[in-house]
Amino acid sequence: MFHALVQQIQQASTVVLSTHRHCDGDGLGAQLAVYSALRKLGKTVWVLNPDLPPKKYAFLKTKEIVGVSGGETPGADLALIFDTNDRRLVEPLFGRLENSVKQIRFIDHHPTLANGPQPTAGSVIDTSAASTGEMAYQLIKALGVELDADIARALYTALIFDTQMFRYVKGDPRSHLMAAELLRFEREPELVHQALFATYTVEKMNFLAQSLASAEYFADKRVAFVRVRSSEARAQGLEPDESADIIDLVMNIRSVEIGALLREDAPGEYKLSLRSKRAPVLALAESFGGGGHPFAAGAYLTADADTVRARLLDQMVAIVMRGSA
Ligand SMILES: [Mn+2]
Repeated sequence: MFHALVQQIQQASTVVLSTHRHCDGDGLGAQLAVYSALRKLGKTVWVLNPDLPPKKYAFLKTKEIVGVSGGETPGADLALIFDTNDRRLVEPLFGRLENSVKQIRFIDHHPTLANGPQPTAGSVIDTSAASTGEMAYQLIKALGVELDADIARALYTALIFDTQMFRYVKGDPRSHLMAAELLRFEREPELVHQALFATYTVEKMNFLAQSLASAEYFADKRVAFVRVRSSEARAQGLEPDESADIIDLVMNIRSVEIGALLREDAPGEYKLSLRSKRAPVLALAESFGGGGHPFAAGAYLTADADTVRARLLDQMVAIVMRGSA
């Protein structure tokens, strides 16, 4: 799978590594693992992201390693972009890389979009991977680089984050097998678990509680809808990505099959997050101009919230009704 890419990496002397905006533990872990691996091969490597990583990832030395795209991007032989194949989620950095880097490749486990930008030629997309970290692990093996404590911690973070502690492994043992090998080098896995999941403040817990109390349920509580405002989350000290926990909490309700979180970032500007247990919601996310995984997808949209809510509820109720018909 990585044969052509390994050759390109071997020939490159300078490499830029990036991931999607509002990065998560998977994209960040994958890029930091490959950063360490490429440095071991003697490459000059820049980690350059569209925005700053959330503070909770400081245990991965993000402050020392991750740069944020300003005006100029370094010239390089190759850019690898992890955990997305949608260039829109890497802008405006992506456009700058097109001007300064000879080749750009995506390494990702999301399906390519039915109606949207396609990945660059030569990109590696594997939708059977439970995390992009799993693909980074395979790439590092294919490059012949030995694992070490830094690589293992970054890969373990990616794996644990995207599988949510092995809840979502796509019915495949690969995540567990990979973890078993990583744990020969990662001697404090519980530190990683806590850094990823035990990060709440009292203020954040209270914000989540308020938001959950305002959730609406439809179609025999099979459909859930929650609306939050970024400004209110920020006032409680949350970073933008942290309100996404609400949708995962709602999906812990047994009766809920489809959930939507509509986060207002600015008047008329929204981030939509969709989750589903049975019927795919990727097409629904794409109909709002977004993308993602079959059962966890989202979109950034500019719209009137009440219109979006009505359209969403119609579609979500239709999806669960179709499933039970
Ligand atoms: Mn991922």
